[in-house]
Amino acid sequence: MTAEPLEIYLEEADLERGLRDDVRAGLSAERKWLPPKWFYDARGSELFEEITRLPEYYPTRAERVVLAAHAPDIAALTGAKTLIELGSGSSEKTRLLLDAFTRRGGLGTFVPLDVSVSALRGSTAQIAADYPRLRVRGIVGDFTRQLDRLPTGGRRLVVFLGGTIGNLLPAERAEFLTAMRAALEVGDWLLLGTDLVKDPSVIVPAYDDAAGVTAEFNRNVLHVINRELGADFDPAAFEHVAVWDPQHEWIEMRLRATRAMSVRVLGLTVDFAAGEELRTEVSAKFHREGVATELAMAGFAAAEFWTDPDGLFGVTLARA
Ligand code: AVJ
Repeated sequence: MTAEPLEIYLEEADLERGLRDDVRAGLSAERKWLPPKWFYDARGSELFEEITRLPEYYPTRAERVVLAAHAPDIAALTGAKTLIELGSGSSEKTRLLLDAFTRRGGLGTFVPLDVSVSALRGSTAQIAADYPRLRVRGIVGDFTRQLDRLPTGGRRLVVFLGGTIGNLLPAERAEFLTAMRAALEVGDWLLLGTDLVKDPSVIVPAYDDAAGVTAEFNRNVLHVINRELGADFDPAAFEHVAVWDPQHEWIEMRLRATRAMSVRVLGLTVDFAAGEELRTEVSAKFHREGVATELAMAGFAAAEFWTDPDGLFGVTLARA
């Protein structure tokens, strides 16, 4: 089957309004910040794919090992008719699940949801071509906002991979998981990928690679704001910073101004002192029990937990 036309729940105009609101709020705050979702224009999505292939960036490889080992279990335990993927990106690892479901039979529909139209166009076309019996319905949307629009009917498995849930702050995670549970029914399932807490000497290089790809990815958000909002950031004047926060157990990415400067955006003048930092991403790391507890607080019951042999990355299968 060819992929169905993308269902667009997040129009160009909504996206732009969201970006404007975030830029206005984040850049006028006492401690400047921007949410990580604005990294992912076509260039940012490409840079992220490049990150997943870096020697230092272990999460993608570790999660792939888990999925390769347990995809048949996931297909058998859930018996899902519909597979919904939140923040699907290229859906590259999801193919391991689609292969297992194809062997087992019974899966009818694949629904990838992502903010990136370019990533979705590529993934839906390729998956539709490679899985000819699957109905492929791509949804352009924000996984924190479009949960009430998920397709209904038939047993569903929602997958949220890559550790992307770590981009949410604890209170946002609780709200997200609760909304997710409300969107599901008893009998549906959630498969959640979480990067695990480990020695910072392993985590930090994954977010500060020798080739500088993550630095480029980080600065890409400034290119996005320049292009979409006509701002005049000089991305080259910001250096990439990755710091492990042992108290919150998350890594933060920041952009540090290498000199004092003023940036014009949305009619605002945003002043940066030399050395001032702008927080662009939080990527939380988890413990097995913490994941189970957060899921339980939201009304899910963790049924299985798997890791790769090195214990780097965890995948939890939970019942709604
Ligand atoms: C896509 C959110 C899972 O947090 O590891 C990679 C994004 N940022 N390198 C992550 C990211 C810097 C990634 N997630």
